[in-house]
Order: sequence, then C-alpha cells, then structure tokens
Amino acid sequence: MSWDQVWIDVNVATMDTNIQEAYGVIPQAAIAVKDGKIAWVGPRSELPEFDVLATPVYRGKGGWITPGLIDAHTHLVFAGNRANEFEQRLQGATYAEIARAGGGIISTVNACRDADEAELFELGRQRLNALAREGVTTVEIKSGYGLNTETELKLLRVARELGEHHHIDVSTTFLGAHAIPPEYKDNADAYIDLVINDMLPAVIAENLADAVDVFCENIAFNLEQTERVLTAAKQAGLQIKLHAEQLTNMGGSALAAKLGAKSVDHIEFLDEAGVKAISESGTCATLLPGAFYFLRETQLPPIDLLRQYKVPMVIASDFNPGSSPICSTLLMLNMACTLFRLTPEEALQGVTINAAKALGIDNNVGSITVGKQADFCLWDITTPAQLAYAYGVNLCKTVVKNGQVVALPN
Ligand code: DI6
Ligand code: FE
Repeated sequence: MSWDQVWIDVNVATMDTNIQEAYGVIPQAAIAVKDGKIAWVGPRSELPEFDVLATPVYRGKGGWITPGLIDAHTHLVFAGNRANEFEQRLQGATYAEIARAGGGIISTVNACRDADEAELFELGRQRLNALAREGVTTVEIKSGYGLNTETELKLLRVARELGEHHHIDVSTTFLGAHAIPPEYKDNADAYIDLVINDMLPAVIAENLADAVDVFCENIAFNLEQTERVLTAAKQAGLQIKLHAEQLTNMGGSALAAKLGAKSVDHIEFLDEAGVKAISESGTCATLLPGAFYFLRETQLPPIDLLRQYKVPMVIASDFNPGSSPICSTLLMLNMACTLFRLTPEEALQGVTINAAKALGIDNNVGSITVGKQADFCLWDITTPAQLAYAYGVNLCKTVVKNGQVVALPN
C-alpha cells in the first residue's frame, strides 16, 4: 500500500458508532493516512503491508488516539470582559437582572462595536490556540455581539479569517438575534425586521455564515420572532439552531424541531414534550455545563429523557464573557460527568461524533472512520475515561489535522 503516514503502537477510540465496543475501541491498532484522509484503521495485526522505507511511521508508545475534538457552540470572538458582573453576581444580582439593567450581553456589544478587526482577530487567535493545545480541531463561532449590521459582519469576518489562518476549522453562525440592542429597546419586532431584511442578506452575500441561531428567551426573543428569523434562514439554505429553554420553558425547542434545526442548545428547562419533538426531528441536544456551572444553575437538563428518546447529546464550552468564560473543551468533559452525570463515553461522544452531527459535518469528521478527514489526537492516557476524569495536566501529545502533524501553539 502507498500511504503518507502510518500510526502504530496505539489504541484507538474511533467513536465510530458502527463499532460495537464502548468508544468504538480498537485495541492495539494502526491507522494509515493518505491525502489528508483516514485510509485504513484496524488491529495492528491486520495492517496490510506497506513500504516501510518510504512511509513515515509514528509510534504512539501505547497511548490512545481519539478523533480531534469539536467544540460545537462558542461565542469566542468578543472584546472586553465582564469580571465586574461576576462580582455583582457574587453580591446577589442575577444574570437576568444584570441583562435587564443594560449590562450583560449589551456591555460586550459596546466593547465589540469599539474594537477593530485586528484586535478581535488577535483575541480570537489566542483563544483558538488554547483550544488547539487540548486537541480541538473544529470550532463553531457565533456572532451576536454586534447587534447592528456593520458589527455583526465584522465579527463573522473575523471568525472566517480565524478559520483561514488557523489549523482549527471554524464553522460560523450568525446570531444577530442574540439580544435587543439599545436602539430598539422597546421595539424588538423592528429589530427582527433589521435582522431579516438587512443583516441576513448581507451575511449571505459575503458567505459569512454556515448557520443561523437565535436566543429564544424572555430576556431576548419570543417564539414568533424566533420563527421569523429561523424561517428566513432556512429559506436561504442555511442550517438553523437555537438557544432554547436556558432560563425558562418557552417551547423554543419544539419550534426549532418543527423547522428542522440541527441542534437546540442549553435546554435546562426542556420538558418531555420538547424532548419528544427534537427526537422526532433528529435535532441534537447541546448541553453547556460551563454556563450551568458559572451561573450556578440548579435546574438540570433532562438527561434521562434525552437518553430514553435517543437524542444525540453534544457537549460544548459556550465560551463567552458572560455565562461561560471558560475557554476549555476538555474541562467540559469533566463537568458533563460531574454536574450532569453523563458517562465519560457520552461526554466524549458529545465533543466528537455528536458535535459533528450538530454542525452537519459528520460525514467528514467526528470519528476515526475510513474516508473521513484525518483529524485526530494522541493522548498519554491508559483509558479513554481519563479524558473526562482528570483536568489540568495536558495529556494531549500530538494533533494530526488534515493528515498533517501540527506544531501545537505554546
Ligand atoms: N446564552 C448564553 O449563555 C450566552 N448567550 C446566550 O444566548 C451568554 C452571552 C453573554 O452573556 O454574553
Ligand atoms: Fe451560547
């Protein structure tokens, strides 16, 4: 066989659901890469003969290979920080109170309107580097801190540029309907008109977004406004997803399901009817333990119902300056288990194959499967559960992206 690269002396958690073992494990395995794709994976003893003199062979020293991690929900392009609001919350103010008083998302909007593209790019680059060091190879980035056409486009352009300049692949989401901007304070419907008639066409004209999202909540947009935005996005051929049932049960998830959303995100307040609705539409449930933790939420997402209805569970960082200022996908694995009682296997599915489903890219990434992009990580661990169990010492030794060994940023 003629390959570009072969990996041996490894165990592989393929996360391929066609392999019956937990984690899709192939012990004592080998992987061959050709033209940036997985060309062969299986037991080392069955590895076909290849030209050992002409092919680079990497030895994993008995470590584990997993797919590159995917963080399917972040807001990582933003300026400023909200440490002051953190202090206010420690004094007893709630997240919703701060938002109603003109802080919250709006304070980050002000910082982003003032920031130029170069500054936002550099902040985003540093954050992608932090994720890259822990084995992340694909990240979704939302806009939503502009709330006017100019700044929403600026944030999406920065997100696209980050994807072009970094080895991490970036999937972009237009979240113009994230909050009601001060200019439209008592006229959310008119702001939704702007989102649909002005922002969305401009976003589409520059091909800046892969998906469209809305914050459906009593401090943001109601069901009717949400439906208008998602319907317009769908008609334009974009994927749709929704921030739903984070603080209250508004029925956003059922609406998103009806419209064919890829995912509904947060969903602490989702009820059984909502779970049933998303299971029937094949919509993923994106759980965000960082926001649950940082807001000291007590209402748990309906994990048992999601299991019962076989809804694919996604785990993401929701990295943002207000509700989850935690730039770590790996820490989310631990939190998904400790806070939401997911199994380590479910948590890892949530940042690999299920995250890929939520982004609509599971035909290409998310598992170590022949024909998919060769995006994978070598970990210095003895069992895959270690990825969720421990945190703090980086056990990610090597990252391969598109079949190339990546020099990890310092
Ligand atoms: N829900 C969230 O948790 C983030 N956005 C959203 O719709 C928070 C955004 C922020 O507080 O800056
Ligand atoms: Fe979010």
